[in-house]
Order: sequence, then C-alpha cells, then structure tokens
Amino acid sequence: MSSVVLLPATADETTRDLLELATELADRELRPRADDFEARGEFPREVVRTLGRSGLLGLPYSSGYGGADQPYEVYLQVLEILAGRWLAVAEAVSVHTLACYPLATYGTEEQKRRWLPDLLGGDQLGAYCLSEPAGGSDAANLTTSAVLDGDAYVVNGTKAWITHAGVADAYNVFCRTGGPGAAGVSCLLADAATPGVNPQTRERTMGLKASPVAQIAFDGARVPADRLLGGEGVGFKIAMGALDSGRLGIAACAVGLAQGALDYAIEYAKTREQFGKAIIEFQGLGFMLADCATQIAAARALTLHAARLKDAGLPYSTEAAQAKLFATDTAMKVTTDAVQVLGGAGYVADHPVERYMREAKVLQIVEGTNQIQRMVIARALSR
Ligand code: COS
Repeated sequence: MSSVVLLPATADETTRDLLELATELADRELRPRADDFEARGEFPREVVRTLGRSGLLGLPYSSGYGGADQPYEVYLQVLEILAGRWLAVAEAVSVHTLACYPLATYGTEEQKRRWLPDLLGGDQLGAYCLSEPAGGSDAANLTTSAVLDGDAYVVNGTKAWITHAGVADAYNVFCRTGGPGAAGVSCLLADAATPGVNPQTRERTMGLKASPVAQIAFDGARVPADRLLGGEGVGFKIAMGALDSGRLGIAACAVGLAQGALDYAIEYAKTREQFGKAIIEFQGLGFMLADCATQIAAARALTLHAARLKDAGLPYSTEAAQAKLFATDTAMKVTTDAVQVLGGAGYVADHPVERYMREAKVLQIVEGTNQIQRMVIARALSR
C-alpha cells in the first residue's frame, strides 16, 4: 500500500532516515498488532515505549532535554505514517506531545531538567486535563480548584475525557487558582502517583478502543507548588498554545487515517470484480476515489502549511484550526466512502475500514470540536 510523504524542501539525510525509521517501525510494530489490541481494548504501552526508545516521542522538542530538534513539519509526517497503520498509537504520540508542551514551553530550566527527559524518552507518559464534565468547549470557565497550602496546591474537582487516564505518569491539570475566567487559570504538572489523583472507570468509546479515556477525580490531591508551570494565571494561555500545536497533530492523524482508508479501498476495488471487471473501472467508484485522493492531498497541504508557519515562528492559530477542521472532516468523509467502496464487506470487522470510520468520528470532536475551530477562524476573520 502506498503512503504519501511530502519531505520538506530542505530535507536532509537525517530527516529521510527518520521517516524511513517511522515507516519501518509502523509496519513492524503497529500494523500487525492493531486489530488484536483494538478488539481487546488494551493500551499498547510497550509499543509506545518502543517509539520513545527510537526517539519518536520527543521529535519537535529540544535535544538538550532528550528531544530531536525536528521541525514540526517533520513530526507531523511521522504522525501521519503512524496513523496510517494504527490511529490509537498515533493519537497517543500526539496527546503525549501535547502534554509535553506546557513543560517544554513554560517550564523553568530546573523543571525541564527534572521532568522533560523522562517524558521525551518515553519512560513516562503524559496526559492533558482541561475539559470537565460541565464544560469542554468553554474552557475558560473550568471549575477545578487549586488552593495553595504551605508548599503544595490542594486540588479538587473532576476532569473529563482524559486520554491516557490511568496509564499516564504525569497529568497537566488546568485549574483555578484565581478569580473567574481565563485570567484565574493555572497549570500544574501532577505526578499520577499523587494520593487523591483518582482515574475513574474507562469510557466505553465508539472507536479507539485501545486508547483509555476516563474522568480523573482530584480529591484533595496535594501537588507540590514547584510543579506549577508558567506562574499563576498563565494556565489558559498555556492551554491554548498547547492546543494550537495539538490541533495540528490531530490534523496529521486524520490525514494518515484517511490515507490508510483510501489505500485499502483502492486495493479492494482493484481486485473485486463485478459484471466481469474490477469495480475500480466503474466511473462511479473511480470518481469517488479521485475525490478522496484530492481531499486528502488538500488536507495534507493545509496541515503542512500551518506547520511551516509554526516552524518559521509566525502566528498559526487560525491555520491550525483550518487544518484540524478540514483534515478531520476529510477523514470522516473518506473513511465513510471507503466503507461504501467495500459494500457489505466494508460493514463487517473482517476489514479494517469500519474501524477507521468509527475512529474518524472522534477526530472531529477532540482538541476542540469542529464548531470551535470554526469559531476560532471566524473570530480571526472579524478582527
Ligand atoms: N494562544 C495564546 N493565547 C490565547 C489563544 C491562543 N491560541 N487563544 C486565546 N488566548 C488568550 C487570549 O488572548 C486571551 O488573553 P487576554 O485576556 O490576555 O487577552 C485569553 O486567552 C482568553 O481568550 P478568549 O477571550 O478568546 O477566550 P474564550 O473564553 O472566548 O475561549 C476558545 C476561546 C473558544 C477558542 C477556547 O475556549 C477554546 O479553544 N475552547 C475549546 C477548548 C478545547 O479545545 N477543548 C478540548 C479539550 S482539550 S483535549
């Protein structure tokens, strides 16, 4: 099956080697395990650790702390490669990378030296706790509280929809240390082993069953004050900055998933015969596949364009929202069409396309629903 990779214009040998390594690991470690782990709903912690040992968990971060100094553009192409084989693992890499952002971007030198190398090397897994049961989109009105008591913040409240709940080693907890609204939000990097950090029962999700999602109850958890990132009141800015970069990760996951679904549908349509010829030769199907290929190419270009802006140090929030919106809608459309191309065979679990379709749905929801992305884009237009 083909996998399309657009090397950056300046790609050197290291970058080429990296993308080759990602492809080789994805074919060897991810593809053969996906069906089994998804069917059992087991998180592939060892696979994620292997990616860490191979240097794929800290790609866009500084080599001074165990990262790889890679442009975001290259990191996103690695994600695309992984997502084409197993979305749950690509999503794990994307969420982990998002979870490293607050520490890598706002941590003090001492904080980074203490905690970042283990995260970037994959020995520790990160998670990102922003949403709450009463609100995911209206993030500035979160209610989880953190009250300074001596040398620790006492955290109370419940976080919702937390990917890596129960398997993460470190949770970024966005909590209220001050007054109402965005200005009262702070970010703590809580050790998962802290008493009072209580992951709840796993959600029974439509797809990505290998990826644990649950609420986390913080019941008087004492998080040492030296785990505050960026100072009190900076949390909302941290959360939004992290999400700008995270949304590009989700876009790349969507592109990879859509490409995987299209590749599978093409192979099927080339070999499945009806009325005496391969069904790909019927224009009705050929045009459908042509539209899918075109939409994926556009989604990939939009995603890499936003990444290049980020790599150049230019504003990219709006472009990240556009990429997330377009790429995830594309993944939903392409995976649905892939099921259609396979007909009845597409509707049963003997083929992976029904799983791809279920998995695509969540990408339109996570890290800001696509309605929130439209809000971000519309606000930029009105400024
Ligand atoms: N980067 C840095 N700072 C940002 C920012 C960004 N992308 N977006 C907003 N901010 C800042 C603003 O500049 C503002 O700061 P000042 O008060 O100093 O000017 C502050 O944050 C508040 O911004 P705003 O008024 O726009 O906040 P809103 O409450 O209107 O919320 C949206 C904005 C809707 C964009 C935000 O709540 C959001 O993204 N919601 C979705 C959350 C989400 O994605 N959840 C998914 C779960 S996490 S997996």
